[in-house]
Amino acid sequence: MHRIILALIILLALQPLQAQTPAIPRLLPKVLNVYPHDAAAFTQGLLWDGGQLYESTGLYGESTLRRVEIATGETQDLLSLDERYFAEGLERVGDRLIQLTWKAGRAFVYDFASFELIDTIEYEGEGWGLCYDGRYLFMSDGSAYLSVRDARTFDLIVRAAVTYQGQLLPAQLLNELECVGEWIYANAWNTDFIFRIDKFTGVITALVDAAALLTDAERAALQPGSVLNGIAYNPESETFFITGKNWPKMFEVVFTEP
Ligand SMILES: [Ca+2]
Repeated sequence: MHRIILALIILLALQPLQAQTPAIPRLLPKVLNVYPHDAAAFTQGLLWDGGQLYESTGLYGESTLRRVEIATGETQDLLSLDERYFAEGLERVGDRLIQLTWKAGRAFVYDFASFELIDTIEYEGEGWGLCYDGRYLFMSDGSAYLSVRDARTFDLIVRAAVTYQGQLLPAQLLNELECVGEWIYANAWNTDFIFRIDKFTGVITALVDAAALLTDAERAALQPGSVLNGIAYNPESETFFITGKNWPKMFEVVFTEP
């Protein structure tokens, strides 16, 4: 009798916990358009603005900032970084572009129109992805945490954990970011997944499985390390642009339930 009551108490206690951890929906990208992408671009940051894509590409000696025509994939404006820097995430704040670097602890601030360097920012730790929700900057750094930063001063406000079904993520997953309303979309490094994260709680609320974007033949032709990375949102069409490091294609998609 005791044991039955005990089991009932445990069941009742677990019920609210189970209710709090529903199955995480798996979404698929529905491809609307396919555009060319520079297969020499080791994509580390991507954003859409005013009908054009802005791209930050990495690697030492090859890092760039680019303005790219979507339809042709052609680079219209290009700035090469000093070979000491490995460029990472990219975001626009007002009339400025902010470009992170991987391990140099330094971000570059450019005039949005001219790409003229107007400031540098020092920060602690690594720089991976960056997005701006109109109020705050969100930054990934190779950990399971996102840093929330003041968009004007870049000062760290809070560093918050990202969780998947109550568990902290492994390190080195959260990569390129995109702020869309209440969500932050994050490429999961070295995987074909994109996390949809609740920006207020750090909880992953959906998993986008982008494995089918490239054919097996296209995938086989890529160099090692050429993984999904690069996600940009166009609020006018409510579509996403998605690519990868050295991918030959840029996909315009919406995320749908299978
Ligand atoms: Ca982005």
